[in-house]
Amino acid sequence: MENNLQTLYDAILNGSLEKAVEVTKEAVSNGEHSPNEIINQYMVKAMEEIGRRFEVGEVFVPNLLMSVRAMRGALDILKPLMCGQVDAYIGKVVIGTVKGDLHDIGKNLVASMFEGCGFEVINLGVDVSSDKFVNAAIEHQADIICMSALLTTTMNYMKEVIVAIEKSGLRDKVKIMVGGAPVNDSFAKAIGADAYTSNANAAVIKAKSLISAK
Ligand code: B12
Repeated sequence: MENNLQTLYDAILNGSLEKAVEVTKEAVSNGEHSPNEIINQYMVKAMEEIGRRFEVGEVFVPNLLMSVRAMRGALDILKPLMCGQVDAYIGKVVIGTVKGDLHDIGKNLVASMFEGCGFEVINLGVDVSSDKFVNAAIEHQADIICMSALLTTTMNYMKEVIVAIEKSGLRDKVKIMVGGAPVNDSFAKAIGADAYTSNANAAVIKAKSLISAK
């Protein structure tokens, strides 16, 4: 089994969609590892490694995109299983990657984890403007707005979204969570967000506590 999951790691790293899907299906039917373990121990690790190789110039954008495709294929299989049995509807989340930023793997992982754990998720996609966040939160009566950013140049746009939420009169009705590789706790506090977490599991735990404190 361990070997199989190593194959999954390699498949994502090498950008092989077919292999990634095949191995993930096997891992699911075998049942020895939880979806969270498979995602965090192997899939996210493979993305970190491809990211490292990209940073040092060993691989290029097409390699990244192939890995992204393989990661997505595997994730689609795990999505319905991510939180086990869901017993109650917990709340509504509006989520998006902020304006100027096209990275969506981490954001989609967070969205899938929320969905799997009983939240209703309105996924606005990438390159999302402050107006779009605010309008969606109003339309869907969101409990939480989640913003993702992977670029140091786009993370500052999160502050603009928070200002727009305040101007719209929504601030006391929604909780705001932020995340993405360059974001951290002190940045989240500085821009006036309610919470930051470094990964999708922690995001769901944090969101539950924010909602119960509402
Ligand atoms: C894949 C990738 C791409 C893909 C994106 C494909 C896609 N559909 O997402 C492509 C090739 C398109 C791309 C393009 C670019 N990229 Co890029 N990319 C990456 C890479 C390798 C991996 C990102 C990733 O998917 N990680 C895996 C996921 C699972 O992790 P994650 O996103 O961090 O998400 C987790 C947490 O952060 C958290 N989280 C995420 N969002 C949220 C939200 C909330 C609310 C919460 C609570 C938590 C949370 O939970 C997630 C799951 O645990 C990173 C390198 C890296 N190490 O991060 C560079 C990286 C982010 N890219 C970078 C750059 C520079 C670019 C480009 C500008 C140009 C370029 N040279 O390629 C363009 C920008 C395009 C744009 N306008 O957005 C830089 C950013 C540097 C910086 N400091 O700003 C990085 C760091 C690489 C580098 N060092 O050069 N990229």
